[in-house]
Amino acid sequence: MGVINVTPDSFSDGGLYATAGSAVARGRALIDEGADILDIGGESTRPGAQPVSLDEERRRTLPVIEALAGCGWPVSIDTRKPELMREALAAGASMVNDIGALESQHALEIVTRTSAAVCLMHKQGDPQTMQQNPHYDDVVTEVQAYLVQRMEAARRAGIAQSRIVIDPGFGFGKTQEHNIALLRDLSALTALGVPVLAGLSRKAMLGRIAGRQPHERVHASVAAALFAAQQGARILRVHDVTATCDALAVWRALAGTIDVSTESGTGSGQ
Ligand code: HH2
Repeated sequence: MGVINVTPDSFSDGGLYATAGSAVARGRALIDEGADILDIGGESTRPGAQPVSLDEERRRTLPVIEALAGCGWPVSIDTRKPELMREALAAGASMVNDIGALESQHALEIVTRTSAAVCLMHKQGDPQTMQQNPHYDDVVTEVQAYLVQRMEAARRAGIAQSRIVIDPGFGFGKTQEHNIALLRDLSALTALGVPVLAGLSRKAMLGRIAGRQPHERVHASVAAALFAAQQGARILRVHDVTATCDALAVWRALAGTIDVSTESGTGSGQ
């Protein structure tokens, strides 16, 4: 899943794709790089981020969704706002990526009325304050229990399990220890029988390990993405699609999950 942040203030690429034209071009480039899904967001949810109005989020995202919806690849709307979910799905999006796990009023019914896929993500608190004092007695058990409860709510509302993806929400109300525990124990989520999405790309938890600024965390992000894939993550939400795809291709070939004799590539050099 390639990330397109149509925002001025996203933590790693804010302002780079803030116009519709640049965001659409970015989307096309990410497809060329190998993305299977495009995730379009108009509100930064980094720690401390200021909320964005519905009008502004709509203005940022809808033209981009309309332009990319016909590209042949699934387009996802990354939003917490039910009204924007509805409008984005009407404009051609086929997935809702909600860091609020469809808890907002009417969000469940809006998604239920469509055939869209949905990503239910765990977070503790809200972006403005979530990193102030995150606390869990047992982070893995609590995140797992929350996602089970949200999956059940979605199913009760009429969303088939085959439409559901879950996500532990790395960096959303979690300390470094919480994030690492969740990544090491990702099998607690993959065991729930729906695809797990991992959003680790360029995040502070990697900066704390590798000691780099967000845009310099490509290598750290690729390492984390591979680890997540090895733990069973099925969707990797990333900014650096080429780097991630190359690493995944090599890992799959080495792990024997693809037939290397049929692979194409230049293979030049020793
Ligand atoms: N992380 C971000 C945004 N949306 N959605 C899911 N499902 N999982 C995530 O981990 C996730 C997400 C934050 O990353 P980014 O969009 O690059 O930054 P910002 O929120 O500053 O725009």
